Amino acid sequence: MIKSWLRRFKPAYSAYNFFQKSGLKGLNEKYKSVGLNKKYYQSVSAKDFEGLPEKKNWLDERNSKDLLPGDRIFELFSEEHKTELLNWSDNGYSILKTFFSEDQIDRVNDDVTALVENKTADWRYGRKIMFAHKQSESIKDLAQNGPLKQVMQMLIGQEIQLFQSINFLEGSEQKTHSDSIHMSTYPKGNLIAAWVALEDIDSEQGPLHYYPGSHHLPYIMNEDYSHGGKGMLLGKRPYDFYENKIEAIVTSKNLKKEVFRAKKGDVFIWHANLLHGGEFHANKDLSRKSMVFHYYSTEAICYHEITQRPAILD
Ligand SMILES: O=C(O)CCC(=O)C(=O)O
Repeated sequence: MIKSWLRRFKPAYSAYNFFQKSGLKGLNEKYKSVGLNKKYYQSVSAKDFEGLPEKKNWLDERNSKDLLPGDRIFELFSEEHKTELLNWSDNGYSILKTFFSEDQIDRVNDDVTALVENKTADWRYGRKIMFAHKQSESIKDLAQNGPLKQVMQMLIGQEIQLFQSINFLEGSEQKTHSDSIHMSTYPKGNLIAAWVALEDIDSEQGPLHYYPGSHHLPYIMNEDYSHGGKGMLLGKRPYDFYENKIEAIVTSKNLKKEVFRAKKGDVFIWHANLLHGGEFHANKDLSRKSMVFHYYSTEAICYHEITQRPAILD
């Protein structure tokens, strides 16, 4: 009881954050540069940035079809991948088939199996193995050292830094959401994510779903739904209310859902505001091995709208 109340009490987070100075380094300066009188440990939400200019990333400002041709990184891709990347601004995602080789993915799967077997996997929220890139060279390598990060940097038009990796052995079954409610930025749109198929994933295995073009919709932040928080206290179950809000938007706008039936090594990259989630994992005899990388741009102010906390970065 006290524990769940404390989890909602914003000053408790501030006290914790006070001792996280290195993970929040540079935040005071970032606040100052946009004219906010705020300290690195304090609670923060989209409301704090109301009225400040929202600078858009290059492929939000203008279309990838016009801007990408001629780009050094873009020109390295196959014609099939180029077509996907050209549609980034319109769709809010790109599907890069067989982006990673069989060998690269096998190394990741071996590492994840070892983490699970030797009980060092950082399981959280039921189904998620968090931050495996800190324990596995092969995962770190895919996320940070190769072409994936380069293509993500090209799409967002800025330097990025890995915030987290998540590994799944089964479907997330996560309801439709935009990552910007969890990993929020000022200016908006400074998060980018990649989903990697670690095996073939078909409709019975809880595949990823998404709504093409939904990144063009307004970002839904705490003030846009009844989150139930007041003053020093966060709401009791704000995320349930958020999910209901998104469901209502999907219905009222008659958005068309697509399901990603992936092959091992395929990569799905998505925009900070693309609506997506995980389908029901109907056949539990089959696994759904996948991996997600979330990156923040290094220049942006990064925080978590739902819990109104600054993001602690490595
Ligand atoms: O893998 C999935 O089913 C969903 C993952 C997701 O929504 C996310 O990581 O943001």
